[in-house]
Amino acid sequence: MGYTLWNDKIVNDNEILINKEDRGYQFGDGVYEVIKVYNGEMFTVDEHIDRLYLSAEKIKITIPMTKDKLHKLLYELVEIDQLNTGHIYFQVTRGAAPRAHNFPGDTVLPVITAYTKENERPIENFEKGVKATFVEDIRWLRCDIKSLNLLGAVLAKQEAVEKGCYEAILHRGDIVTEGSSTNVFGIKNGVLYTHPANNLILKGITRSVVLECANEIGLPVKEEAFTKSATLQMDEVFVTSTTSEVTPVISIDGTEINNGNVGEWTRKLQAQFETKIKMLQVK
Ligand code: DCS
Repeated sequence: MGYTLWNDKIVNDNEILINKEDRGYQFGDGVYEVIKVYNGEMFTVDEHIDRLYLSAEKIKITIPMTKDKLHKLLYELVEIDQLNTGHIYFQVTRGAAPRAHNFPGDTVLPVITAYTKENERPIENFEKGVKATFVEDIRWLRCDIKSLNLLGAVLAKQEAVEKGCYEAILHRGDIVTEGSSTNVFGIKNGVLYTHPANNLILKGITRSVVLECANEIGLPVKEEAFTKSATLQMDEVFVTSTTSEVTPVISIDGTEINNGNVGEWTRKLQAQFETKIKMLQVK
């Protein structure tokens, strides 16, 4: 909203110059994060920063800035943009160099870009739930890395939107992995199921918060993969992400979950999640 964190400085949007040979632009060679901001406060910021550095490390990018410095700059960005409720998008690419697939030399510095966007929480989705559709998971085998390469996710989400759905629930063969930009959960007979955090899914920060919420409200958790048909027979299904929080899924490819209603456990998890957002304000 007017300003961008560009490398180690906050500049006016019109001062940024993106190099045509930036490897993010040409190869999707970089990593990113999205952080939610509630009433001017960043939610789970340390977890997001830690995951960014971890994703970068996994693709051998050394971010030329300490975590503390990045935290401070993101905080300043939220202040200068006067962001109330919305999110910060930030990415780090391997830098700009003459186009060649292999890494450039050490003198090429990674490029950091971050900016904010004001947007309302999708409250109606939380209350009424959304529709989803199954889409084959054709992504690569390192979904644990929050990489800028999002073609598999882009194609899946587009297919969902064209079918009038909010999210694509991805599956490899019969096994449900995650959503195109969310983690997927199911509740059956009072147990919460979600895919284990391995190379086939992104270990969502919201996923971790929701698992913590489940513990707090006495809902047992099993980090176990489940099938497409098991998903359709779940008592409750929901997806989570930084921007989607806890979004109930009330139908998948036309099959209603819980008769098309938001389930009781989902409501309890949403309420518990809300208490964590409120805690930000009383810090
Ligand atoms: N799985 C995938 C494939 C994602 O892209 C995301 C987040 C998640 C799970 C959920 O992770 P968080 O709980 O940490 O957000 N996608 C981000 C995105 O691209 N926009 O918003 C969030």
